[in-house]
This record gives sequence, structure tokens and C-alpha cells, in this order.
Amino acid sequence: MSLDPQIPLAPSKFQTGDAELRPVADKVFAGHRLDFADGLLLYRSNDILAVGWLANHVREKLHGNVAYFNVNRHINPTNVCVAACRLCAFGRRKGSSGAYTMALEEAWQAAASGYSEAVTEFHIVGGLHPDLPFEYFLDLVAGLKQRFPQVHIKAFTMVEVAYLARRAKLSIPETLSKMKAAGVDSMPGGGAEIFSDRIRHIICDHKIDGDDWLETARAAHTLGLRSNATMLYGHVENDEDRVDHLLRLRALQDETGGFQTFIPLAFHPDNTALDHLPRTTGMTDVRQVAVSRLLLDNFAHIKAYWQMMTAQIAQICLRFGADDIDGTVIEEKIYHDAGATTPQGMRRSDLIRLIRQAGREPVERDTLYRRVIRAEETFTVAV
Ligand code: V47
Repeated sequence: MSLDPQIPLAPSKFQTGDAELRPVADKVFAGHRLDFADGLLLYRSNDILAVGWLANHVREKLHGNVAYFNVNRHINPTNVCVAACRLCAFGRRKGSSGAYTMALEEAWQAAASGYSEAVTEFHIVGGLHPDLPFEYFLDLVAGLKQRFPQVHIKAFTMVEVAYLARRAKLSIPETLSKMKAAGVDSMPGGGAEIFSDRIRHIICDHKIDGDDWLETARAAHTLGLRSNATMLYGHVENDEDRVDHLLRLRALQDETGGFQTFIPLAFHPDNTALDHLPRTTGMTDVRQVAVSRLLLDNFAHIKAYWQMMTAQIAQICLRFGADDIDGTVIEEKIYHDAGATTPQGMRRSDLIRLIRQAGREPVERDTLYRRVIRAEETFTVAV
């Protein structure tokens, strides 16, 4: 058997005890697009190894043996939020216990703490604050650019953009243009949750709907801002909702080509209004990565976000369709408020080790997937 990961295993080696999977596999090998029914089959097949084999085949065709990571820092300027989503443990009402809003100086200092020349990306998201003016966010970004000109700023979800646009009485393109002029280089994928209205009413009633999320992403891509996309799974959605979500993202990607990476996010119920729900299991997480890789044929990258799924499951996902594990993160808050037990950050050297031990070749990337070359392989980031 060929074990050279640069050469995806030959389709003739594919085996499955699930006869229904065969026609889906034939489509994958022929490079044909999978449809809604195929997506359901992949979610429901009891041959998870065969589903993973197919996803790995596509992943190795695209990326060979490479697995990407980056050296990034999360900054959450405020957790004050008017939305009160049932899915969320991070947001707080203004003035309530645990609510915080960073003064600009404080946010810039947070960026600098644990900062070293190693950081290539600031990932900035926060709550929907009822009073903070739009200028606060523009000044935040402009101040970061001034202090750390070489660091890529990936900031503000589509939900934050739509909220700030409404409060500033600007159109979405005007809002995005001002953000871009202030120094936003690209956008993270959060807030997409699940596009189904039925499910959004339960988990995030006051957020923009799925169409508005997609419309905001379309506007960002049109202005030349690349973005990521996410899907929150493992709460009250069903397989149809998941396939619908993925295919709606795929349709927009056909149109704009502006998405870089897809990140499936497993729901963490602790400290949320949905804390009666069980956590997802490793099998659900691994399958979600594989199905995403297979349905999102026009997305270059699928991320197994180690903070969310644990480093151990992320390693396995590197064999089930994922080519990226995210980065050092340094100070994760959203998942930790919801009961995540992973560390809040990881050293660069540990990311490299866990990718190597998954049998993949670690490649440090910047936000736009350009290789980062460093003089010292063992350079570490203060955590
Ligand atoms: O939008 C909130 C989700 C997202 C919970 O773009 C929760 O590179 C699980 O979008 N349980 C924020 N999930 C995180 C995010 C992200 C993470 C890493 C990389 C990128 C990227 C984006 O987390 C939110 C929401 O969908 N979320 N609460 C919770 N209790």
C-alpha cells in the first residue's frame, strides 16, 4: 500500500461496507460536486472510516502532507452584548456582574501582552455593545496598526458589522470600507451559527438572520476583504440544517471566492441557557470535519480548531479532511466561558509537535496562507 501522503491513496483502494456510500465515493473520485442527498448520506453513514478516507483523499489532493498553523492572539474588547443568545456564555448585560469593556489603551496593552515579534495575526471579536460608538472600533484598529504595523488584523464578525452599521446609520459597504481604511485586513468567520431560521430563533433570536450574514459576507468580499466562515453544530439542529448551511456557504463561495477557511464549531453548553444539552462527542466532531471537506469543494481550507475540539481530536482530524489547526491563540475567552477545558493558548513549538505526531508536515502560515519563514525553528511565544 502506498503510504506517500503526497500521492492520495488510489480510489481502487477505497473500501466500504456501506453500499449507499459507493455512488458518493464515485462522485468524489470523478471530481463531481456532491448534492444535498449526498450530504445527508455522509452524515448518516455508519462507516465513519470510509467517510474519513474520502475526506482525506480530497485533503491530500489539495494540500499533500502539509498542515497549517499560525501564531495569533485573540483580543475580545468587550463582552457586553445586547443579543443575549441562548448559545452563548460569553456575553453579559451592561452593568451586570462580570461585564467588561476595555478602554482603548487597555486593548492595545492586551495586544502587547504575550506579544512578541512572533505574532502575525490579531483576531478581534466582541459583544454587541449598546453604547460604544463606531469610532471606538475604528480607533481600536487604527491604534493597533500604528503600534504593530506588521500584524494582520482579522476583526469583527458579520454580526458585529451589521450591528455597527445600524447604530452608525451607515450602509454595510460604507461600514466595511471605513473598517478597511482603519486597518482591518480580513474578517473572522463567527456568528454564522446555523442559517436555518427555525434554529436561529432558538439559539440566537436577536442576531441577524442567515441571509443577512451571507449578504454582509458578500459585501466584504466585494470590497476585497477575505473572510472565514463557521457553523455551530451539536445543539438543536438536524442533519438537514447542517447540509443546508454548508451548501449556502458553497453557493456564495461560487459567486465571490472570498472565503478562505471553513471552521466547524462544536457547541459547548456550560453556562449557557442550553446547558441541559449534552456536549458533542469525538465521533461527531471528526465526522463534521470530514463532511465539511467533502461538501465544501470550493473552500481551500478546513480548520480543526484545537481550542474547541481539543488538541487530541484536532490531530485525528488532520487525517479526516482538515489541513489547519488554528494557532497559538494566547487568550481564548468565548469557549472557556462555556466550559472548555483546553488551555487558553499553546506555544508554537507545541503546535509543531502535535502536527508532527499526527504524521503531517507543519507549515506556519500568515492569515492569508503565505508561508512564514523564521530563523529559529524553536522560537516560542510568551503565553
Ligand atoms: O460566533 C459562541 C461560537 C464563535 C459558543 O475565523 C460558541 O479563524 C460553542 O468564530 N459553544 C466565535 N461555540 C469563534 C469563532 C472562531 C474561532 C476560531 C477561529 C475563527 C476564524 C473563528 O464561537 C461564535 C459562535 O459561533 N460560540 N458561544 C458556545 N457556547
